[in-house]
Amino acid sequence: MSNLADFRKDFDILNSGDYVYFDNAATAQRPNQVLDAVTQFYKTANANPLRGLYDWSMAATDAYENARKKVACFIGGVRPEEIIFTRNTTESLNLVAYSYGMDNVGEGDEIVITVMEHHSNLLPWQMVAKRNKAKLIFLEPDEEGVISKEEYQAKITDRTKIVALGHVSNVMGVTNPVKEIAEYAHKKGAVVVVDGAQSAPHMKVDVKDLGADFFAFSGHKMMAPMGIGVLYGRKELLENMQPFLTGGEMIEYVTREDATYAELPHKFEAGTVNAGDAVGLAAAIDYLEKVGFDAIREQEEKLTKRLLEGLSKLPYIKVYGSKDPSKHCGIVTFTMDGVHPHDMSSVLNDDHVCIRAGHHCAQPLMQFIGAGSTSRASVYFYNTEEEVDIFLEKLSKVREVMGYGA
Ligand code: C6P
Repeated sequence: MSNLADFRKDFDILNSGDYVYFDNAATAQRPNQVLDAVTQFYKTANANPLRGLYDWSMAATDAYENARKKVACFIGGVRPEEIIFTRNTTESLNLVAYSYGMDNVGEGDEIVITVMEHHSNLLPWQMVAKRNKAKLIFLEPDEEGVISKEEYQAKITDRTKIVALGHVSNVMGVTNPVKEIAEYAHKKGAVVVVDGAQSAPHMKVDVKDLGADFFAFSGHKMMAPMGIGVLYGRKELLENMQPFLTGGEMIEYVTREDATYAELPHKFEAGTVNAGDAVGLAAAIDYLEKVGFDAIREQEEKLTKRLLEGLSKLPYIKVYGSKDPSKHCGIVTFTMDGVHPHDMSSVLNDDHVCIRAGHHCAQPLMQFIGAGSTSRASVYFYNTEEEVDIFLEKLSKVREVMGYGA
């Protein structure tokens, strides 16, 4: 197993004070290798990519297209032209909804999603359903966040045109049985869209093995800069879709009245592309592969186990999701009797502990579990058992600070 303490040294922000950063599901921290790769790009190869016929522009183009090849390998060896760079998961999912959904879902058709979806994988489908008079159907999980076979087999039918679901829930931490669901959805003739925002940073993803027709994720949750995201789409589908954004560099030929479009992937990448951050994403992938997903999983499970054990000793805490630490993907969501999550987060912040509090952009799930908002601690491989202990110790003081007595 890799020595995780050595990797932690690469994160200046984590080593610069006494902060415990447990909001990794919102965004990860970046190691120096990623920051250096971005700086190096701007210092040595900065010019507008895909346009200039001079050395710097061609170097920028190479760096950008090499990043695309790296991403294509990272998610299971797909074709580079099946990788579209976007700003984030949100933009990737909107691209699918607008460029595929609007043209392929009609009146009376059904779009199946889960009640656990992040708003980014809900609102775009609400738009499609409203505009095209289609129906949204919601898969509901059990107490531990698990969607049963009976549930998805009852709701995915011949009317289903799209099944859109998160690979890992950003609230429950549960990993959905995407492969099984995709197999069933394909038999019914539906297209499968997977929101991989919370899975790509934590587990080896093979989009073809999963059966994803589209797979979206964000660089910033896996140590790349903010502002670079990915959409994988099956070539046959992408080729038949209209562009999402139009303008520079996504064209083949333009007249006053009309235009033909560039080949994949550029048809979907209008305007000056984010080459600097694509280079950062490639460096983040190199880094992730150096750490190794086995080591990442092992550490996340170890920390989650300690977290769950510690929380179970506090009688006023309710934890959501599975009791099994291996089923959390590093995410632990909980509430504290009598203390609003925002107050808890503020009190913890006074002790330099960073967690997320609120609805986590998953309000239908909050309604489903009967909580207006929750607190969420989310760990990554660079977090330590000592940090879990500090978090638990500070958390156990919160009710006292809020006036409940010792
Ligand atoms: N979840 C969280 O704290 P963007 O913002 O586009 O990079 O990612 C959106 C998104 C989509 N799907 C899932 C499952 C997500 O978790 C997120 C982002 C963050 O949980 C910010 S709300």
